[in-house]
Amino acid sequence: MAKIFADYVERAKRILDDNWTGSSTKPSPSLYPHQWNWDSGFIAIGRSHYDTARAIQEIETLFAAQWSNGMLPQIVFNPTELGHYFPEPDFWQTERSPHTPSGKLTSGITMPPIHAIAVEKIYQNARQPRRVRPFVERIYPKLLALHAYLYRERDPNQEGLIYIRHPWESGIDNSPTWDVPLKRIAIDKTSLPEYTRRDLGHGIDPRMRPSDDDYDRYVYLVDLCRQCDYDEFRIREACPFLIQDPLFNSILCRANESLVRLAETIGESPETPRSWAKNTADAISKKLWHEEHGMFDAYDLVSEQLIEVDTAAGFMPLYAGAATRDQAERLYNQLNSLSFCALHQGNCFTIPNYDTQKEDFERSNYWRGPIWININWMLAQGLRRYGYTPKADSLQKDLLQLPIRFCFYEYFDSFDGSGYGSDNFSWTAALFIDLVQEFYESERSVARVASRIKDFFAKDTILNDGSEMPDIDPNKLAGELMHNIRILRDRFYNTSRGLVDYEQLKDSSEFKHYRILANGLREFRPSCLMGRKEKLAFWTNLYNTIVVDGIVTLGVKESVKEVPGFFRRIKYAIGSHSFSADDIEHGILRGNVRPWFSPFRSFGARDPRRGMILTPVDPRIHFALVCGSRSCAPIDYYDAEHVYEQLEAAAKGFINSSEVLVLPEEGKMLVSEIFRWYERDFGGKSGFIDFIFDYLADENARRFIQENYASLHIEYLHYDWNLNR
Ligand code: 9WN
Repeated sequence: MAKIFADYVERAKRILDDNWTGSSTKPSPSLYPHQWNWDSGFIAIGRSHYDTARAIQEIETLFAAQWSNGMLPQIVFNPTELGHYFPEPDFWQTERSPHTPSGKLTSGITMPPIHAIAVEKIYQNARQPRRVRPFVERIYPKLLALHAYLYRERDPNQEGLIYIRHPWESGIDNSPTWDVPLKRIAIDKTSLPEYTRRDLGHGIDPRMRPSDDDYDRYVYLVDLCRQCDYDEFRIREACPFLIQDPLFNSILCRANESLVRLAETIGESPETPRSWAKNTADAISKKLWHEEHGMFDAYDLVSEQLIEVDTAAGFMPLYAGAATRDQAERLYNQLNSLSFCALHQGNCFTIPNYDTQKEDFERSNYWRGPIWININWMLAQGLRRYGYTPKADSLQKDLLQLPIRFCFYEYFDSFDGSGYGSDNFSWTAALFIDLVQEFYESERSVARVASRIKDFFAKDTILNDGSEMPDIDPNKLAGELMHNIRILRDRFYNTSRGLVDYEQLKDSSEFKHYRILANGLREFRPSCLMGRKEKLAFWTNLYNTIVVDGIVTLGVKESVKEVPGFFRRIKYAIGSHSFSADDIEHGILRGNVRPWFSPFRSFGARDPRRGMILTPVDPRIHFALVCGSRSCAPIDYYDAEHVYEQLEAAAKGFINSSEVLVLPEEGKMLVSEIFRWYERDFGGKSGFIDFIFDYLADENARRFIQENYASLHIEYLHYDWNLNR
């Protein structure tokens, strides 16, 4: 793990320790002194990586205050901390309900049910999952009761969609989405209960918090619930705020998936959560989709229409897998735009909670503009779920650098990253720990798989064995082969996401034809390639396709690391010689320099293949050569005529992706291992710094490099060898 990450993980753990109360974790040192519902879920996820006992206690303390009808309260009050927050138990008066747990002080509303997801994480991340099983057995019925409560009491039409009845239940309290329904509530100050806000102060600018008008309505709705003695039927009849929110429902839907797996783990029937998950996913996709906006919106059950306000909550069906392919594609277009900070835009962090192009966007006001770590943490997983890998990587990059550069704040400015709200905020710390772990996870699993099947494929494999030769003039082979590689690109590569559909490609007629043409390479003379551009494009395309061929033919499942010496072993016979992927890369395209992992050059002193070496080396090839893994460049087809422009675009894309992190506050730059491995191709360290500088879009980052050029500290990021599928 890069040292900087290790240091900050330690800091994050300290924050969680300082906010630990003895049985749970408060969200922040002073602003939120009690236990909050969904905060505890995120906090347990962070702790699950290093302190299973406290992660379990966090969840058990919360569920000890579950109401007898299954509702899990938004706040469990700490009796020793009363008097510092509003509203507290005296205002909620939850004793009016027959369902409140005895001996516990709680609020009378709930929050997004993230907890099954947290429990699954605790189980998965435990060193000895077997020892966590009794906890899973204890908590499972309570999780089930929570979901059952939501479907029984909050889904009056049995649609699979849950309503919230207070903005605090959404977790995104003053989201612009609630403006319309809240405006319906006419406040009569004479009948509104008296109250004093306690959230102002704490060193926070009041403009970063909800307005007094908002608070009047929050109070109105609490008062309404308590007047109805927390009876859901009566509340539903009277409440002007009944909303089916895509964020709440997506979390519920995703949590049902975790419930299914937890049920299977402990031998319970997964049928109920499975059908909940399906119904909710279908309902989100049908009822909450706004066709013209290409976005999911909240549905107002009182006015019986969609609220046409697009916020980050509308992307959350990606997390639940509830969006159809077409919907996902349209969501992606929204997400990857000026509105929500596009890839390589350079002057923003991803993704703000509200559309930056709207007039009422406010960059520092709570849920009306800033970036929130928990929302983006879910969204990054949603993007990965649908294969939007570069965008997910870009979110991950921002989620890692925001706390490092601007401290562990509650929320962040989406343009300059300034931290807002409370510092030392627990879920920012907890999810940072989870993100760092995820970032380094692949390394461990790849190493495990590699060691298991180490000796399995021990021999070189000539992939074009000549079993079926093409009926083609050898002089036309190069053109035909390139044409076919282009077809493979069009059909099976997703160039914007850098992915290959290996499953579809494997048995396709296009790939069969490619392999026949590749057999023709046995009679091909590379000397007939004319000019530097044609050679560059030919060898780059051939390298990328021999890797795909090797992955398919050797049956690689998760990573090329499963096959020791993969790049040395996969070979094509070309004319009277054979060329491994390494020979193409280090021998031909890198001017036959000695690779960093070998004491020898690819082509020895008398090797006739030396005649094919391409010099001078163009370092941009490192952003075009695709090693079949997540950290390498996105795959594409290079055509001789435009190869320089394409290499230019590839370099630009890579430098502005998550593979280059500039951290001015730390005086550091974190870069892909590619720059270490191929340092000499860029002209040494100063050469690659210059190279990065020339392609970087972010002005702050450029300025930082310029000002600190001589003393710039560089660390290298972990290389993700998971398959680019
Ligand atoms: C009201 C604790 C909570 C979060 C919410 C966030 C904020 C409370 C408040 O803080 O809400 O629940 O007083 O503003 O909006 O998401 O759970 O961190």
